[in-house]
Amino acid sequence: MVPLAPNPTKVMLYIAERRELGLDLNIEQIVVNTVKGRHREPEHLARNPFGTLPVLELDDGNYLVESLPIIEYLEEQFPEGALLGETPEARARARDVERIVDLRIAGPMGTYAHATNSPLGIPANPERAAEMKEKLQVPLDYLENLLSDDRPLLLGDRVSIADCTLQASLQFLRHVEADLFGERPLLRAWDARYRERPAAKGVLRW
Ligand SMILES: N[C@@H](CCC(=O)N[C@@H](CS)C(=O)NCC(=O)O)C(=O)O
Repeated sequence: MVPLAPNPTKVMLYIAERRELGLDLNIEQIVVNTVKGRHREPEHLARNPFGTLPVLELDDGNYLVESLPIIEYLEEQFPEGALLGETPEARARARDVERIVDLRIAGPMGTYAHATNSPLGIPANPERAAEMKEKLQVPLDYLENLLSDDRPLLLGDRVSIADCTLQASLQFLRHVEADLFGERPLLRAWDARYRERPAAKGVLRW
């Protein structure tokens, strides 16, 4: 795990949300500081040859190295009170929105952050940043539209993995002092509301 990086943060938010719902997953968290390059050291590469975070060590000593399968594994291992929902439709919908957020929003937001004010020291690239901003408009409109029926969270009343994924990316943007929401009051209200949640308060630092 690492406190700022979006993919570890989304798993940490998920774990915190499950705790708020009464399930303490009791997972020991080990910080691997990507800003200091610790993820490229042999100790971490032994866990994950791709050098990315997060990583979950299973009881059999194997590792999961992708954030969404880590969350889905925890959902299946501890199904009572799982976030994904009760019916195949609810679960599919939650996965659908999460994928839209991760692939169409979190990806471009991360690239934008690194192209403007990278915490990893990547040189600024205004052209790339403008390209990412443009790419974000349709998916951000999609979320704004989703929230137009007054639902408090992205999938309705119940917190979802999509909420965790979006908020993890927004923390990264806040850290680099960027704001890409534009004129989208419902998304801004969702952001303020989500950050008031006890899980968010316990995990988010920016
Ligand atoms: N698809 C992977 C992506 C993981 C990823 O790229 N993590 C970032 C932190 S948010 C990372 O480790 N970056 C360091 C690097 O790629 O060198 C997941 O969802 O877990």
